[in-house]
Amino acid sequence: MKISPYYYLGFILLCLVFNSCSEAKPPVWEKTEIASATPPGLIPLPKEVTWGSEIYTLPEENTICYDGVSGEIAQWVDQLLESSGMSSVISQGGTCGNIKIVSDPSLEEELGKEGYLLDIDSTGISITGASEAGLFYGVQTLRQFFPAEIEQGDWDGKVALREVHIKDQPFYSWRGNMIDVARSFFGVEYLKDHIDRMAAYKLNRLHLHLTDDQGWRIEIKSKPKLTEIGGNSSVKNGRSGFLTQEEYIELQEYAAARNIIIVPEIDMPGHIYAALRSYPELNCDDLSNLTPAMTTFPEPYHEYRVGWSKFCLEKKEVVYDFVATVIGELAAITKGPWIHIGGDEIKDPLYESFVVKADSIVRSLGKTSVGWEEVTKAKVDPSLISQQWHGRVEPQVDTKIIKSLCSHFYLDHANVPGQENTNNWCKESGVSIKEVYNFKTDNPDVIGVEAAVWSEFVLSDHIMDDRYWPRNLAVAEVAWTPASKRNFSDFIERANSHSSRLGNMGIHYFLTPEINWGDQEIAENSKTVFSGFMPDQK
Ligand code: TNX
Repeated sequence: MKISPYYYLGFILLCLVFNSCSEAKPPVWEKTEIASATPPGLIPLPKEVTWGSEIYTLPEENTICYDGVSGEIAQWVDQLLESSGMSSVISQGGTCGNIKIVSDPSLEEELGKEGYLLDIDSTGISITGASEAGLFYGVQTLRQFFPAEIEQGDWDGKVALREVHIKDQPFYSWRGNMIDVARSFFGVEYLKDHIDRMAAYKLNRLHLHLTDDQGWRIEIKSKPKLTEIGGNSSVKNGRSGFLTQEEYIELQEYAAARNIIIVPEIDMPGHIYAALRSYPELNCDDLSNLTPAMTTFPEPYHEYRVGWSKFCLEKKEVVYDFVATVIGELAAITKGPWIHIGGDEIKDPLYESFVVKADSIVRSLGKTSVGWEEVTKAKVDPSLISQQWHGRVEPQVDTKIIKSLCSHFYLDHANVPGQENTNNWCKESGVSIKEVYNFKTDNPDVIGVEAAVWSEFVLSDHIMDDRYWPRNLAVAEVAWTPASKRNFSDFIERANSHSSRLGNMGIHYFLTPEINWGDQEIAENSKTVFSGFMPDQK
């Protein structure tokens, strides 16, 4: 509907005369406009939010201006507007339009690299950040002001935004998810969808558990049998396959554009049967490293038992040569600074010396190791990051810590007691969204949290969605918002308003009883406003 400009002029004059603008709304709102101008429930909760009472309605044609390093960010905003049925012109510097993207490096001192300011008022929108990461998160917050239908490009109404001032910054630098692609394979397409969803909620580390007894999922060109043989198997009824190096590189670029770093894991010296089948010389000659033998060597392994396979650690030269080759190739194609060396669930008199060696190989390649907490039984370098999953190991060395405690973050456990096809060894009743949300720690060495989904029973994309969502909303808030500012019932209120967004993003979430899902339908395709989007490099 078109309204004459004189109408608005009159309205503004009336406001001025009666000084009553703060409560005023234009008298002829379209239903959809009003709906979208209520303050959105933001997840994760920003550090400081000050709501105003004005409404800013985006015009059909917009001008986005940017300065400094923010050219790519202007393109994300452009994409957001385009998916909402609006157009925009991007201009560098010069006269500014209704949308301003400002990079201000001096803000880093106050808000860090990932912090940002988002302002919406009657003149338009401005996002300020010290770096691209912060500006990117400003865009993700802005996205939550838009109707959920834009995710599918199904919006032809206006977009009206509530006046706000937001100053935001994450509590933890490590805001992670782990996907076990080894037991059952998840390929580039699903991983990209997952990356899109993580980015929407400001999660920034995707740890890929690439190898285990049931399968090997990353191409190593100088050890081709790892994928020829090891890539061909999976857990019972799971998917096999592997990422080529090209796919792995592409995935990292896709993730990096969304401020997400991929953390690749080669699980060693245990959980290694897929490699042992591919290169039998890594076994002891009597196969005593496979105890108790869970399958007839070299048949593949499809079952669920853990802790029965390991390298023949006495064969130092063969094993270390293999490790150096694999980690060397992996490090060369890994963009991020971390390589995860696994290290869980295995006993061997040579375990500690193996871990020290594996860590030193990683460091010699200019990377930093992450390991499951057992690795801190060894005197590893203090630069290693320990990923705690039960918190019972007494470390030999003080290191930084990622909390992945199974009682709060193992999302392969049930959403509600008795959910089918879930693990329950850590908590019989499962891990509810409330248990995820209520995690807190005072340990100053903790750099963040990471939720994990092991895929023994996660055999399809829809099941992976069901395990991650909506609990990943709680993970995101635990990772971003300090415990002192978190409140479960307030979170659930906000999560209610995200149900339609999750549905529009095509996420096959679990119908958590705590959340009011309404009659929300799940979109058939998993595309979102930013699916597949890559800004041109500026
Ligand atoms: C333990 S926790 C494992 C995985 C299993 C998972 C099942 C950890 C470091 N290892 O190998 O898949 O339990 O919940």
